[in-house]
Amino acid sequence: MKSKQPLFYTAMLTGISLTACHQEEDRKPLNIVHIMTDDHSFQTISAYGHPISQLAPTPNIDRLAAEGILFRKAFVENSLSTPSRACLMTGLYSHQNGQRQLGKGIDTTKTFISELLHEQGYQTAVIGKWHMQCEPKGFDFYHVLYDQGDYYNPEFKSKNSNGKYIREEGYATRLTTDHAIEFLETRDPNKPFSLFVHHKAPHRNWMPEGKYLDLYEDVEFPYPETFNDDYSTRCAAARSQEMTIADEMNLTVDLKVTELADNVEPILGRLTPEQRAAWDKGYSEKNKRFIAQNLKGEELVKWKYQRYLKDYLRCIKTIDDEVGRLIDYLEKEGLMENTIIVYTSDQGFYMGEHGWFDKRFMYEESFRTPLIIRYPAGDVKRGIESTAMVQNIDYAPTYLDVAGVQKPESMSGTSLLPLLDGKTPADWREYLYYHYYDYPAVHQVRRHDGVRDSRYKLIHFYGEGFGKDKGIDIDCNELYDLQNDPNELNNLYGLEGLKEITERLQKRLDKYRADLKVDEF
Ligand code: SGN
Ligand code: CA
Repeated sequence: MKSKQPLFYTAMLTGISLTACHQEEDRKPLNIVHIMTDDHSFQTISAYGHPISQLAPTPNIDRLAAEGILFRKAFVENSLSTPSRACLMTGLYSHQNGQRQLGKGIDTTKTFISELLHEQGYQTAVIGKWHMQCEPKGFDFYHVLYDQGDYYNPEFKSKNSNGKYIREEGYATRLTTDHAIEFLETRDPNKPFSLFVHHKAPHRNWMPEGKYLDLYEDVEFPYPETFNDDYSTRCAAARSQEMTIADEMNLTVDLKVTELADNVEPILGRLTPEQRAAWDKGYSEKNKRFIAQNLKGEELVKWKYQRYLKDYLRCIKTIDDEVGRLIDYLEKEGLMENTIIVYTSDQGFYMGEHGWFDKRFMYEESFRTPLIIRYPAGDVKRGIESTAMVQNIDYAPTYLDVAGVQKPESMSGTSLLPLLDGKTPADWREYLYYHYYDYPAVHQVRRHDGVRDSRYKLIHFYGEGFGKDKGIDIDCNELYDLQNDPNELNNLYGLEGLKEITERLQKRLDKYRADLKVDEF
């Protein structure tokens, strides 16, 4: 592995340059803390300014933005958990790292960023959701959840548990922070560290912590402009998906009207009697009122949306608290000025836009992901924003750059360090490539790939139909002008006057497919 100069924190502190420092003083490369939640939408982080988040602020996450840089155009390559985690670990696109779908694929011969950092003398740790079908590789310390993980009293596996998952009493978001701090407490303070803190929350089925069950109860959250999207200009994929709040979000498991469930055991069976008492206190009266109203049609969908948002945002509240707790710890230990802190999610999420929850599509809400980086900057201006297009394949090269390691030729992503002063270098990428493969699968989102530039997006849906889509094979394009139609309601593909733009994007898409050796589209 070729070495460069690591990013020493004194170099950052001078505020002169964000590049390597060559002085031979008693310095270590910056520590790395990568906090990644599961399905956290940028719409629900108040630093992003979306109307929903203004009613449910996230002061601790916002602090990272106020002291760092917020990326307005951060994206994933394949909007799904496991593929996204594989992009993070390898700096490679899904077809290159093998993890195209949720439940299978990771090519374990690929080098993980944790292995490279470990080689550089970093102590490496991953806590919380791992969710890949391989052991955590390259980590000195791990404490990971079983599969998707449970909100209440989840099972964790660690290096010391001999491959066994052991139940721990408590709430997943709090326990994950506890174990992150446990790693920090027991590390060798003479070495740099990289800590990946991967929360389970706010993944479906959005089970809040007992103390927040009443939070936002009296708030009426605004409906997105596209709540009643009729998908009229789109390909069949937007109509045949199974992720609408109206039809696929259920009242029992998803929305906790357990009074309507035949068996509450699968929903609440994990809770201790104390947790269960708090739960019942939180939901019983509300549920009774809801049942008595006997809502139907549009009124019922609206009620579902409100309950969904409240539970989701209650989960976010605990996350925000725990981000605060971790920052407080780093501050108390004097680590804030030699640690780069990244806050992101494994992808975005629909908060009712297009009538949906979940993710998967290349439309903005799920293609985008929140990304905030707090870095020790000395006099360099903080609280800034970047509109450069960045992607989750960029994390691994960024962390190598922090450690002073030249990224391997084979890595597809690009280091984000040159963006941290808020300026976009002239040769920064102008296009992004996206590819979603997980079909047939839950939510039935058809396979698609596409390109986006700073203004336009071209999507190609393809492939044989399965299940209720049997016989509906598709090969269909969508084109959006994000400047004039940020909600992506008007598919312009094939309309007059757009030949030049369409051809330019198509050429770029073909080039990606050829250069990256994409084998299906
Ligand atoms: C589960 C969820 C789905 C979700 C996938 C992937 N259903 O299957 O709604 O799309 O995980 O999520 S659930 O009823 O089991 O919650 S991901 O974040 O891991 O990609
Ligand atoms: Ca996810």
